[in-house]
Amino acid sequence: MAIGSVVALAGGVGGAKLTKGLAEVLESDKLTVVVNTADDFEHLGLYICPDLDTVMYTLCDLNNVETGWGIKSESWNFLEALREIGGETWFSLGDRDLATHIHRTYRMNAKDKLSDITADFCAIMGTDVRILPMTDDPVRTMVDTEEGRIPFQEYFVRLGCSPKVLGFEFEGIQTAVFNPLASKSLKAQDLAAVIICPSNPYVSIAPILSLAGIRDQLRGIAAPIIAVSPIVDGQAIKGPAAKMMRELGYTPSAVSVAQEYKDITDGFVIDSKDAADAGKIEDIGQRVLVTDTIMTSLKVKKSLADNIMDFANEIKVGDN
Ligand code: FO1
Repeated sequence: MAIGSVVALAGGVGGAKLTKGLAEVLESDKLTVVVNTADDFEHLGLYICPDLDTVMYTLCDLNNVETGWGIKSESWNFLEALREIGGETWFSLGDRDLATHIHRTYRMNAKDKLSDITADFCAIMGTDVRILPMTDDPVRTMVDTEEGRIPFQEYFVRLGCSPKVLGFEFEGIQTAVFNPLASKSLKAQDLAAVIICPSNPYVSIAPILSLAGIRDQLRGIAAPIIAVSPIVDGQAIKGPAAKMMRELGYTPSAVSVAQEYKDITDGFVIDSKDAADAGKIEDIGQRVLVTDTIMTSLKVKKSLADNIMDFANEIKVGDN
């Protein structure tokens, strides 16, 4: 049976893994991935888009599974040479990955749009999945901490997420325009589901949902909107989401994540380890799917994607 089209909202690793599974179960022209760009930053004069690159490398089978970012079988000659001459090396740029940043920067300086550059990279590196930056305008996450306001990558990489978080500001979000191609994908006649990937709700998904108009557009669509919890058994599958939740005064749990999304979602996917939380999530008006969500192999990614599509279909049938 042909499944309709799907729009996935994604951050880095969790988003990349689930979109890999979705790409396996959907026809490639049916999947659009809208990626957070608020992690982007300028470093050593280069325009770096960590989440876009993680999704792109993963869908092109070029990703480095050990680090979760960058390119597989990478060499580090540039970084080593930079260290020797006293350059800034807190952000590790591999030799092959560097080519992506240099070429992107060159094209951005020539006034090409990030969406067009990303589309060209995807075609060359080998994926038909449509990977869209959430916006072509600059948005930058600033982390308000007990040590002051810190740009996201400095907080995340240089400081290893150690300062206590008080809140987040997405600089540029007020004037940034939601990618028109993403908006168009949400209007597709055959839209079968919108999937919020198991990415960090505060720094990966919140910037996308903070763009002007997107929440209203999501509330107006008939297709089910389904979020997948990035928190399993009180822990983030990867990254600082659980630490951030505690510091912001929330209990790190799938229930807390469901609360974040409940005004736009119809369904919520939790891991089998959190089965006991299903009732609490139903109580806040969500349909719940309990399944294995820890994507340790392509097989699990694919079966999670299959289960989510069946769940979307059930929600849709139930609505009629
Ligand atoms: N994350 C790290 O923890 N350390 C790094 O040195 C690092 C380098 C890096 C280079 C390119 C790239 O695309 C991503 C990179 N990341 C690195 C990951 C990235 O900064 C974060 O994982 C995301 O921004 C959070 O989603």
